[in-house]
Amino acid sequence: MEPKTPVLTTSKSSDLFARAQKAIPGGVNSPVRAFKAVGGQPLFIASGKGSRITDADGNSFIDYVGSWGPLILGHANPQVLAAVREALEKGTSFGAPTESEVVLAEMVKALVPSIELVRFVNSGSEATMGALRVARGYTGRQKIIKFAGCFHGAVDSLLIKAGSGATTLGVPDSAGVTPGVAQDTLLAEFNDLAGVEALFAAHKGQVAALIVEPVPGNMGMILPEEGFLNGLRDVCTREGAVLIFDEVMSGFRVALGGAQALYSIRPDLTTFGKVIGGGFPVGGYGGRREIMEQVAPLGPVYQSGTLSGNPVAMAAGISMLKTLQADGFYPSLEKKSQRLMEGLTQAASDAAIPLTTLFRGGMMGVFFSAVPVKNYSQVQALGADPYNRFFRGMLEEGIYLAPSAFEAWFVSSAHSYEDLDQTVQAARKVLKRL
Ligand code: HOZ
Repeated sequence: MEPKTPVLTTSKSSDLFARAQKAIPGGVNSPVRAFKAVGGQPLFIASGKGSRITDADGNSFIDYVGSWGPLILGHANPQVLAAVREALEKGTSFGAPTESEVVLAEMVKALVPSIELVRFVNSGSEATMGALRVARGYTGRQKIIKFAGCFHGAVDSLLIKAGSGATTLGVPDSAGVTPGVAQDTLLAEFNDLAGVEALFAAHKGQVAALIVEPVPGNMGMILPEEGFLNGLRDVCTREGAVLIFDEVMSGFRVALGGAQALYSIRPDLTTFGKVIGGGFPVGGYGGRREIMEQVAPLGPVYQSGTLSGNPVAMAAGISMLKTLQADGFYPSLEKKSQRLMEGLTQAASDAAIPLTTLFRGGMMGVFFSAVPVKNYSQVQALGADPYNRFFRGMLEEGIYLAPSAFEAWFVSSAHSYEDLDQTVQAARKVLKRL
């Protein structure tokens, strides 16, 4: 007989969730965390170390969320913590420039060749908002093209067929976005270059920017087909539109220089998220000098923030980016992704469950599909089950996966091969019961 699955004790998390719901909408500060899609209640995390997190009830999990990507060195990395402690002692915020901003900006420029100037902000959402504004200011045009299922933060004009939590909770077109704003957002399907060409043709001379996650991670993880990103580069150049790579997820995850390094494409602008702040609240947008010179105080496009370039967050980012440059870091990270995805594929095949997996660097995608998935329509057709049942089973086995079928998974350098093999063993059990 199959051994009985242990049931997690979650009384402290339940109590915290009850309290949270009285003070915070839905009890969470970001919707996908609510576990609404996967069922059950969110676990409240008390601590994290290396590859593991521990919840308020003392349950320990191998974590594949990694704060949604930035914790590429694992939780509470000693070097990052030391840098943060040193910065904290010197004061936490000045609303004035500090040397650390310059150092991090120089590092980003050196690692991502398309970046000639970069502006730091506090989140990926702020970064995409800033990038779109400067693209519109630079071109004097209004319309933008985005892809169904790509998620670029909780920005009005981008919450249209948005992936991530918006798809998870069934609100890809958020209430509160005015028709006036929505009409300037044109939608294309990922990997459909002909569709993009048709939009440009139908809106000749009106498209300010095309924004894309070059390796989407917010409808699960999807890979660009051969020639797709190059095609986007060409059409944007031809039509005079700004090509924006949203590398909030893929930046420093799929490769040191991001997806643009992996696929050798030079976007005009790039947005970054918390990975450049070592997991702290940092975002950034940057790119061609001529475009970024439109940003105030150099140019007429306004954008500002007291906590932008915060010295504590900058210190964390500098420390992390230094570590990522160690020889062999990315090959070793990708080997771990490969071990996990190959193990999972084999386990699914042994259980006669259709599963497609993929990975680049430390970012992974898992679909309960017999064929590779290439766009949002396919993702939607697959739906959220059996992922949700798989998620719940894995949680009971001590594995913390993204609480949504529409997210990528992340491995860190702190994950050991024992962690990965334990995860595959857990998956074998769960897949058999699905
Ligand atoms: N939308 C984020 C993942 N793609 C999740 C944000 C969060 O809940 O922390």
